[in-house]
Amino acid sequence: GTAQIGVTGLAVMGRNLARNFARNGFTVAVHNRTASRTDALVKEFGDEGTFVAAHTPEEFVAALERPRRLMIMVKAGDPTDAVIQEFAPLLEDGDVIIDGGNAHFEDTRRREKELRERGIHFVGAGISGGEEGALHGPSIMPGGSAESYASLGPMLERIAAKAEDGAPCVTHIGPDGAGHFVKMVHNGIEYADMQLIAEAYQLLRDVAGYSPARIADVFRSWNSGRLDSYLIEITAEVLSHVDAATGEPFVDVVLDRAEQKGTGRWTVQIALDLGVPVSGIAEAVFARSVSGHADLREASRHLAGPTAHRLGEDEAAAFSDRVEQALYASKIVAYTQGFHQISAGSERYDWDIDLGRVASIWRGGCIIRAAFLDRITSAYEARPGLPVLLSDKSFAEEIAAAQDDWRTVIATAVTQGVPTPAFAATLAYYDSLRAERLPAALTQGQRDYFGAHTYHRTDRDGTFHTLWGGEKNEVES
Ligand code: NBP
Repeated sequence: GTAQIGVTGLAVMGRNLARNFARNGFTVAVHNRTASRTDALVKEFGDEGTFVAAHTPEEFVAALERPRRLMIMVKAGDPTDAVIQEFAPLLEDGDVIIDGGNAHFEDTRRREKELRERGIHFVGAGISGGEEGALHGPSIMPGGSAESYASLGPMLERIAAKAEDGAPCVTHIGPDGAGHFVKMVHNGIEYADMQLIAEAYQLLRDVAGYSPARIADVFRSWNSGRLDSYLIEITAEVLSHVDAATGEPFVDVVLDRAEQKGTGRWTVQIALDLGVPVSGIAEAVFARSVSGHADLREASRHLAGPTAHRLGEDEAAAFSDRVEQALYASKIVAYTQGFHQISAGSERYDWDIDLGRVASIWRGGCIIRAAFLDRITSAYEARPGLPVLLSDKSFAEEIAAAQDDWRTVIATAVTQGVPTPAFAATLAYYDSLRAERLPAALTQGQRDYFGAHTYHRTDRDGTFHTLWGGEKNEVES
């Protein structure tokens, strides 16, 4: 075979990745269960590079140079297993299967182990950037063996997005499921970023009394500062869009029920398993869930709320500046939580993930790409063992400067009855970490009272229990 890479699964993502490889000078074997898609790709885009159309798994495998590199871009879940079962028997020692779908990292760990035992490298690669990213340069998060990255990495570096300094947005994340784990947390952070932006929008709408077009201008101005990011940029685009059919702001004619595909939910489920508090991300997932409960919302419309107080023009402008501070502070906390989860996953599964590198490959191609990520890289470079991102000196200083506005904005939201679950949860997390003492001591006392669950003391070592039913004497257990 002559093809340096093969792509099987030619729906939007697979087709665009295959074209991206071909446009970068690689010979690409293409295959799809339904052969008409394969022929359509070659017919439509054949002049973009060198494609080898394969109509059977055997033809596909024969088209690849050795060691073979075969990328699977089919629907995540059972279809991925079916395709692996179909191709693995045709492969030989040292060949590499890459799964670029949105697999759950536990599935990736299982598949990697099974294939490793058969002498085949399995690379679970998180790919972010949607169909545009797949074509013009995604952010790629490959897991798997270091050996497989040595053969595959240079090709991925060619097709990946390039950050502003020219660095490709791909790095070897770590063994087995590390890549898909990091992609999962990326999506969790994406949910939080989007929810925080949505809450900022709602406050500008309800408290400042701004129109969607005016709020679009506010986001545009924020986009030229420290919040500069893809999500802020597209927020301005969406808010300034006017519905052609009605002449109303687009955002006012869209049904307010947010949908999800599941990676945000996975982030929170896994965070619970790992014992990592990702409250900002969790609130973002729950906010989508609340929005989807049309029945509950319908039944609750009559419930009492506070009297709304619209701000005057000058007050509104000042408030808008405060919302920017709140958004930035909450964003730092959401990223702090996401990076804590990556660090906890890395420890649990022995992945040795470089957190600064992760931030640096998110600078281009992916949905959460932002100028801000450079700062996270610098924070981890300055102190690789940084226990919590917001304790980095420069982030801590920015939060210190933002915190009065942050608190005022959330207090205003509460008094005006505007729901801001992600703003509030991230501030509560910040205050919890800062606290000299937490009421967890009382919780421990209650647990010891009703369940003899024991407690530790601040003044000496050991495990203690108080005999609550009698003289309340303390015993060491
Ligand atoms: P889809 O997720 O819609 O999957 C469609 C592809 O899967 C088609 O090529 C289809 O073949 C193939 N397929 C299915 Br379904 N069952 C199969 C089976 N049993 N055997 C062989 N092939 C099978 O495609 P997509 O939206 O391009 O996404 C591909 C992957 O990339 C997914 O895992 C997705 O989660 C991930 N992803 C998507 C995005 C995005 O923005 N869409 C972004 C990042 C990652 P057929 O043509 O014969 O039906």
